[in-house]
Amino acid sequence: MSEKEKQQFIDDHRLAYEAEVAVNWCPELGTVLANEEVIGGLSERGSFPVIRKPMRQWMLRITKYAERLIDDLKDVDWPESIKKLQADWIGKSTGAEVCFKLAGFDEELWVFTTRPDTLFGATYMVLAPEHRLVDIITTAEQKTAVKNYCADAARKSDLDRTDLAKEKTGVFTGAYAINPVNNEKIPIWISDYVLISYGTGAIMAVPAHDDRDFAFATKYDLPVVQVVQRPSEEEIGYGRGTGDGAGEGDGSGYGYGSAPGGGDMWGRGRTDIACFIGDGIAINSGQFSGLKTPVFKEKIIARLEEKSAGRKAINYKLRDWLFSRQRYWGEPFPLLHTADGCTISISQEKLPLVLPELDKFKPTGTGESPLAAAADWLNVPMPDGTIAKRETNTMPQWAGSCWYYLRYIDPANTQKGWDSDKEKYWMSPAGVDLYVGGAEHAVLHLLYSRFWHKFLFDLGYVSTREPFHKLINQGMILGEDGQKMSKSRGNVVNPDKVIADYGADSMRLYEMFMGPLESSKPWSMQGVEGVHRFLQKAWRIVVDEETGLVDKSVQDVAPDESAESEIRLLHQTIKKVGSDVETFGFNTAISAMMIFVNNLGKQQIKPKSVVEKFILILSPFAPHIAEELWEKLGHTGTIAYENWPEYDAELVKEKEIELAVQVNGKIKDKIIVPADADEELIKQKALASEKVIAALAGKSPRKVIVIKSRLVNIVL
Ligand code: ANZ
Repeated sequence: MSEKEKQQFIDDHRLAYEAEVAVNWCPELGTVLANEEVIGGLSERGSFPVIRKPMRQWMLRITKYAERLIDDLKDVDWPESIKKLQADWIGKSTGAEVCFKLAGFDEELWVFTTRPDTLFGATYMVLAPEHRLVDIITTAEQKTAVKNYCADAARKSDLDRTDLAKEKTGVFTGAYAINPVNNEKIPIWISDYVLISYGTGAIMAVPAHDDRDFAFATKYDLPVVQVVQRPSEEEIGYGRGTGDGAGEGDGSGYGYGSAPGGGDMWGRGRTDIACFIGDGIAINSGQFSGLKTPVFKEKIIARLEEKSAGRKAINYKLRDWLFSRQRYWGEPFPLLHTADGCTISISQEKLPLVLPELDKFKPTGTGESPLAAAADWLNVPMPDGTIAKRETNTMPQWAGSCWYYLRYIDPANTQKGWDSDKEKYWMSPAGVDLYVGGAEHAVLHLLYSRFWHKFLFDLGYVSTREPFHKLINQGMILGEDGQKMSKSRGNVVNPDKVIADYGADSMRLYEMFMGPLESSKPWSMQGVEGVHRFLQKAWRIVVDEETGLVDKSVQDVAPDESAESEIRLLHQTIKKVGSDVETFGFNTAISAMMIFVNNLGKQQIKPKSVVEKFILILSPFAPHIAEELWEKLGHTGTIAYENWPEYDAELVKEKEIELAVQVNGKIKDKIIVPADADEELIKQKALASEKVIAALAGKSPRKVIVIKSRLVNIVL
């Protein structure tokens, strides 16, 4: 893409724009927040209340990428749960826009619906309070009620408005719409459960098949007409409804006053009835009666299209991304607001724009950024003698994390963000090979960075469609009390203290040993002691504590016959640790090394070659101690550059056997042990099995019975 084409692409897309929008304002943080940063009405950071307030802000048009952000999820190797969270957040809805004529007005009322097959059951319409037609259609008698209602709604957040559990409220406008399928006149209401920001900001209400509409119709005594019947087994087979369980009327009537009976979702009395929201067989729908939901949808959309009364439509829950904050800390926007009201970007040579030094950098709380007070920085003299003002909002913290991985590829480049050859080298074939991060980023960082990356891909700055190929979510490390660590709970573990007491290797090894990487698990100081003892044992195998020299038992001899089981265990351990590292099974790799060390410790003579191979596999787990031991053993270079040892596949395979491990007589796992393993080793291996540990649930076994070459039974 040429520079000109790039500029054209940027101009066409207009991905950044300023808008006066109802924002999430957090008084405590003194800044606005993106939708993704508001969880249950509270700020994601700090859990402070967030209110709605209109403000001029910078927005990024992430919605332009909604389709690709959903579609390309199929190409990444991410946990399914994260993909689902993200797909749900983007929230693709396929349905139709349907046009209703208004009685007595030359106006059209368009609605978005995912269920055009329920058109015959639409018994009233609802406009969002902010809908442009509200002022036009409201009758004189209804004016005051409508005005008051709209003023109230303006004060509520979208979350409050759409909360299913909240009591629905609304007012009648006095006006009517004409249902295009049966020319019925139906009343138009206003309610805040309809959002102006979604679809067309108006709905056709089908109380028999939508929970919110049902609650509303119940409250205001509006008609309920069942038009979809839950299919019985046979009906699924034959595709035609029998019509029983239908509401009163023939599809054009209103079934006023009584809930349709029949299906098992029905008939619990008007106040607490749940309506049938699933797919089924059409009833009371004129010539369409008897059709299955998906078929009906297609047919009715085609019919509406013929009559120019509707069309297929797709909507996304995803909203544009509010991209400005009123904080000092954040990348400043490289923009100037000129005296004549234009917004221009500062020239290339003036980049990067840096923040001015300020004494007062705390949020002002007024909605204005602290940068607005930095007069020297703020006012920029222009060549024509006028003064332009810098944009004073800053970018949110997500801006940096949207592209840092690209900068890491070429961090010292002063000419551009990154060199494209380096980008190709590091990012091929499908993006960052492995990304380890918390699940809390599902609809924040992991969504935002995908959006930026796709834009950069479109402009040819990156060579892959996706930024992160494989994603693993590490579990959370909890406090010793099993609760999330927090200062207020006083259960925070300070790693500096652990490192001071036990060393960095113990800290590191313990974190890997705690359990599967993906699961959350509580901290245990006893566990730290345990791995610390293991490292001490490993140390003492090599080093004579008294002299500080290599222990006499470590000898430069070829492993002889008598040490065969030892050699086998070494090869098994190399194999196990190697394959566990590949699958992120660090905890089981460490268990294998513990078994190995226990065994080696008992040997009178420890061949140096065996000891060295062990130190090599230990080194990525406990690098400091491994370097020391490597040096003690006479090496001058760092162990970090040594190759991973190879294992002898034959030796590993031939001499291994599989044993079933039972807990209280029930098989819990199978373990592989050397064919001639002694009872002690078998017991150790059995007790080190993750599944067995889980089955024991912290209890210590009463007895461990080993039946040679068959099974191990652990008795509680
Ligand atoms: C009629 C209908 C009948 C609906 C039925 C549902 C069930 P999703 O899946 O979330 O996209 N809707 C449309 N625009 C709305 C708005 N601005 N505010 C609140 N609700 C809105 O939901 C789409 C459905 O949500 C639409 O389909 C519409 O109700 C409602 F048996 O139309 B439906």
